[in-house]
Amino acid sequence: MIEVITLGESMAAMRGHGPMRLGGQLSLSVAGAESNVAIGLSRLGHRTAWVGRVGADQPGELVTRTLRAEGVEVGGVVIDPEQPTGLILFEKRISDLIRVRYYRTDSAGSRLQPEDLSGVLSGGARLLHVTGITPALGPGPKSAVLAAVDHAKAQGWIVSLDVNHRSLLWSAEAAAETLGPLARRADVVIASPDELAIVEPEGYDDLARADRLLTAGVGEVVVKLGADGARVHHRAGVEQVEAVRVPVVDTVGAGDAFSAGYLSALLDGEPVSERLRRGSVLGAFAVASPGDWEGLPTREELPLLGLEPGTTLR
Ligand code: KDG
Repeated sequence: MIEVITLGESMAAMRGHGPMRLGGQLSLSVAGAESNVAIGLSRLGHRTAWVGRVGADQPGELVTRTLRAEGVEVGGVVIDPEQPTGLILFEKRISDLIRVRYYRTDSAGSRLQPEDLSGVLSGGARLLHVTGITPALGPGPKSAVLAAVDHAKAQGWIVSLDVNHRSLLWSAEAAAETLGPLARRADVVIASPDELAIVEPEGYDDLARADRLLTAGVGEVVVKLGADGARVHHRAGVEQVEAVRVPVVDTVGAGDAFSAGYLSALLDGEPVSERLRRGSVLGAFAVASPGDWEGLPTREELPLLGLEPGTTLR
């Protein structure tokens, strides 16, 4: 049985190695916050389905083929005959500064409808994972997220929301209007401090904002602190973990990796401290390798970051 269902837009991703206007080589892969989480969970052995729309084109094939190869269930993916698969460009402007450009207006992914989800949702799951990116794509994707959350709540599944505010897609005010009420319906809310202030503007610091969400019924408020680690506010208190120190190659996708690790440990019935630890281990794997998801570990590889730097395994 499928454990996790997630939905959203995945795009063809092109990554350059310097300022894009100078030309040069690009590498082609797949990006999308929700499919990144799906791949992370699948590599850790959780049966995961991703639903979205892709175009009837080669980038669409790339998305579905990649996810299928990663063991993610894509039987519910809708091929849109009219609109193209979206595109994202990652420009490595300098070593630690990446510029993102989207080519996704009117993409197939932005045409997602609630009806697209019915087959996958009716198959059952334990957890629904959504992000704040999908509702920003248009009225169809927004309704799809709301319908999926309604269904998950009615079935008693765990609902996790990664706020993932994308300022290229909508303003913080517009995001707050949709994501504030959505966050209150989630069991697990994952956010950076800035994103926490979007879903809960009342409150003078993270602690006060998290407390308000817990009072509203959220079970765990997970605050991602980047290089400073992560913190969870839950009914029994506050717990924090340091980031795992690794050489930083590419920070894009680190938040999704963290979410995958956190949710994996939650699904395994591990306590909050282990959820945080696995989240930070996956985050470290993501930043230490190029690409959004390519470097994520299998379950057997989880202990590798504990080895001495420079170790060769023979
Ligand atoms: O979290 C990484 C994502 O930002 C990336 O994969 C692209 O989903 C994406 C988005 O909408 O920015």
